[in-house]
Amino acid sequence: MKIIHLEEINSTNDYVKKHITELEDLTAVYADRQTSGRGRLTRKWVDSGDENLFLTIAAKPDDIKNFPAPNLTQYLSVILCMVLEDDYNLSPRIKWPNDVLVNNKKIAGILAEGTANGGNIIGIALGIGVNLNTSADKLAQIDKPATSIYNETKTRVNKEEFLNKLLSKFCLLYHDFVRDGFISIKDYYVSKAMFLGKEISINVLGNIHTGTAVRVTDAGALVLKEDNKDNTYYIGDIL
Ligand code: BT5
Repeated sequence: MKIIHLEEINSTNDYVKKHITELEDLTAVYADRQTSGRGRLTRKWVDSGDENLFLTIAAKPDDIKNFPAPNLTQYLSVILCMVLEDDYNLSPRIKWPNDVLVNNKKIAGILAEGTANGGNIIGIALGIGVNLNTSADKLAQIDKPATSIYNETKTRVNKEEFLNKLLSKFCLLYHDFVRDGFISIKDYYVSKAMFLGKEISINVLGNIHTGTAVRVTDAGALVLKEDNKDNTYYIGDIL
């Protein structure tokens, strides 16, 4: 995997989108400082210091029509959980579709954005911010419960070492994911899901739906039992 290291950028996702035509498939771009990090919709991603990871992977699959793009963020959430569990001895959980939590606090955020040229998708910017070394006082400034690896383990994390572990694991399982889609990660994803069997509310494009989360489908969608009827959701946020 080719790696580009930037000192400062507005957003690594924006950098990848801007340079998508010249970037090779699976180029990883990370920055020490991100001045306008974005979340979904109009939300922001807080930069709480250069010892944290702001990374975007450029995905330019040959066969974009058959590429499991809708599940790419779930794939990355699984890869991150594997690294947190295997290499940092944490117990991460996934909140559908792709939030990764440790002790019920958000440790990372993932954002995928397609870039099109004349209506044809030419690549995907797959971004992730991971709180590696954020201190407790900086975490407290984030508007929702948040944590970092350091906050959980009291051990400093070497950013480049973490990046290498994440990218190696990403590459290791990527071929199977591209071939088989969500099904290739489903068992692991379900084993980490913290919402199944619970009464939850989800926000789907501004509409709130409440019910019991009964299962995740082979396509990574969430099935909610609402008034005894199973409804399947492909997008949304658990509140
Ligand atoms: C996300 O959005 O969680 C996706 C964040 C993606 C960030 C990466 S960093 C590299 C790349 N370049 C970018 O510009 N973006 C990507 P969302 O689900 O909308 O959650 C955003 C919410 O998470 C915010 O409204 C806060 O409540 C919370 N938040 C913001 N910064 C945080 C942080 N550092 N740690 C934990 N929670 C945070």
